[in-house]
Amino acid sequence: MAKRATKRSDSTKKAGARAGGETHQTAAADGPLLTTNQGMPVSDNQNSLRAGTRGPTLLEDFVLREKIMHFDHERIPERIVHARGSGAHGYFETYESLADVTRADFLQRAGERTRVFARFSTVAGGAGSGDLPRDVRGFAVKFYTNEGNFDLVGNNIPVFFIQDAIKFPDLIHSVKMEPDRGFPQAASAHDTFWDFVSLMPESMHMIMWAMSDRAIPRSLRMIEGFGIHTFRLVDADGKSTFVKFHWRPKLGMQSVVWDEAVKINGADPDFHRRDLWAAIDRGDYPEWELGLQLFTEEEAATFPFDVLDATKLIPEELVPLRMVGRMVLDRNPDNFFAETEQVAFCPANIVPGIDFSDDPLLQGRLFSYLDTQLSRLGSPNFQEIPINRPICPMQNFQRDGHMRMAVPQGRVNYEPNTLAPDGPRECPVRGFTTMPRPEAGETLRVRAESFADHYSQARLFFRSQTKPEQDHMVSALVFELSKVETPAVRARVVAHLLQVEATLGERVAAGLRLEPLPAPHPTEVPANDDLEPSPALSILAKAQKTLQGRVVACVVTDGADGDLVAALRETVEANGAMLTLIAPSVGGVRTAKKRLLAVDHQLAGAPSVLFDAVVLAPSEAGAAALLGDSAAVAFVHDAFAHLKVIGHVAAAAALLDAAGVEQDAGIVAVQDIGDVAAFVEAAKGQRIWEREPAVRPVP
Ligand code: HDE
Repeated sequence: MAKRATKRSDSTKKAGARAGGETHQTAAADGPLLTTNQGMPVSDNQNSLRAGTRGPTLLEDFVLREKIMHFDHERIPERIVHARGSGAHGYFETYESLADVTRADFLQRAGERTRVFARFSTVAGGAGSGDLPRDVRGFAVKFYTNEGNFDLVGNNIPVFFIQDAIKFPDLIHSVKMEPDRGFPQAASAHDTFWDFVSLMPESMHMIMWAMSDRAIPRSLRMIEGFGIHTFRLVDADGKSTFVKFHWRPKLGMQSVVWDEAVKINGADPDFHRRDLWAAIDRGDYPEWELGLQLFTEEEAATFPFDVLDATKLIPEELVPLRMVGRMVLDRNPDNFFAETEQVAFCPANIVPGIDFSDDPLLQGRLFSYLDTQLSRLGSPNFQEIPINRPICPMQNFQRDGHMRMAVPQGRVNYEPNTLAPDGPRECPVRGFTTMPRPEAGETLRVRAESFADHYSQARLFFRSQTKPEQDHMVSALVFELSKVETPAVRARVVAHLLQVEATLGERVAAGLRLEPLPAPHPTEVPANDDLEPSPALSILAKAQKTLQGRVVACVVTDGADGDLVAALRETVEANGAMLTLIAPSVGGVRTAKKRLLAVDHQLAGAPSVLFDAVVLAPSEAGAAALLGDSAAVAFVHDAFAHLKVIGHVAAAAALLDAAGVEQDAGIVAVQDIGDVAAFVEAAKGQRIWEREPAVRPVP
């Protein structure tokens, strides 16, 4: 018997060596052992247990069964909205004490740092969808304060589609894939979304934002964030001040153009996720300032809109921002699933000194997020997962349940008690108290009259945009409605647009060839015509002239001028940007001086949509070869069509011609090192907007 067993184990070893080959990596004498989940050392991670070398696998193989069972259950339900997201750790640092408006402990002392975890997301697509659909971006921040976790669960747009939480399931059903066919994925350009929207005039303001360039950001590091709802800050004396939260990116805001977004989704569906990860990885930490709009209840009563209506914003000209601190994201997650996927945000997570308002959208959210964690994370103990755990003591008499991690001590699991005199107790002084507010009135299902103006702020937004931005909104609406197959839906949306702004409705109708023009949608509250534009609502009006955090691509071939490339790198990096080299082959090129120059990408896999500005620096022979490569011609053509600054050596002239490039302020000759500065200066302007009418017609 013993003899037979020995023989079999020998033959298994031999067969394994043959089948597993180099995959058999065994532990060093004192090296870490691979184990089962029970901690038992594993002898062979390549072969399951079978009867004979070619026989059936045995049910007895508990190592195999444990491994496969765990794998089978690796996925948890994705978020019903905001499924696609990217997260990072960091800190929030106060500029000053906010004791004048709030007792929140983490806002009392200037210079105090509080740990945070932020997650950015798209809304409509599944977890595996591309990063650049036209969509709202989630901007959620968990502050791990000494008095519990405070979650600021916002978006990159300061208003929302609906006024009442009861419409949220309808809104989301309409925008997600249509239920019979399972498409389109991550796109609002389809019938059900626009059908719903056309019947919800309250969504018109948000529609303006969603059709603007805010919905196609260049980078998650370049988006603003907003808490949207009116919240309250409460000071030590119980005095309440209304507040709106704003995040402002240090790199400034920047967006891509729509054709670029479409192509980025194909070329690199992880464009935003990769960009955020890479920036943090190289120590170029993204940063935002936190600004507060603070106002009293009396002031709110004088505004021409209701501050409890989430489809309205407060123009900064009316209530300026007080900048109170900054958030720096300085560490990538160690594990995407454990942190970014399992993080559970909840607008109800507030701390003493912060309180809610009666915004009916916010009130609904206070229920939804806690509830959704039960189905997503599967247990009422999800707050014990490391990424969700408060850093301050968490102690109460809640007990047991699925996947309980904590091991409570002692016999007392109730309160009041006398048996554990040192146990946790409530505290009316240090504990959270809800701001006492008088509430009276009949119980009704109604919408307040003060919520009835659906068009004024939509008009304000449109009028506050620069010419290129207005053009993009028109094009976006024409694009989306052209994908809508039901003509009546198109016409109904245009009827609303005519209420927002006659020229907007007329231009979109022209783009759709919608004849005759529908009558403006009837409304009891027409848009206010006496509106001062708010430049703060435009991206371009407050664009920064900078290359900071951006990427310049340089196309090189064998025989390229290595000194020019080196000078370009130096100047680009001195401006806080990165230089990426692209060549016909990823193995690099030999420069004119026959030096091997390492490159980052193969040309066919690195279209210009992935970069902010480009330089064409091939040799004469290299340029001639590129003329026969459609990827090279498309690279240049797209850079031009996407309004990018293009630097080029003389040898690239024929390539520019083949790509249809016309001379303008963004086409910069970079003949020698002395020209590099002029190229970088032009690239700091990010895009050549004057070029757009020549490359993209708009109605
Ligand atoms: Fe959310 N939302 N939401 N939402 N939301 C969720 O919670 C919900 C709304 C926002 O990175 C869900 O954990 C309702 C506004 C972000 O994990 C869910 C209503 C704003 C995230 C939910 C809204 C947001 C979510 C899905 C209407 C901007 C992602 C998974 C009353 C202020 C957070 C989850 C993350 C996620 C419900 C409207 C922002 C289902 C009912 C307005 C950034 O609970």
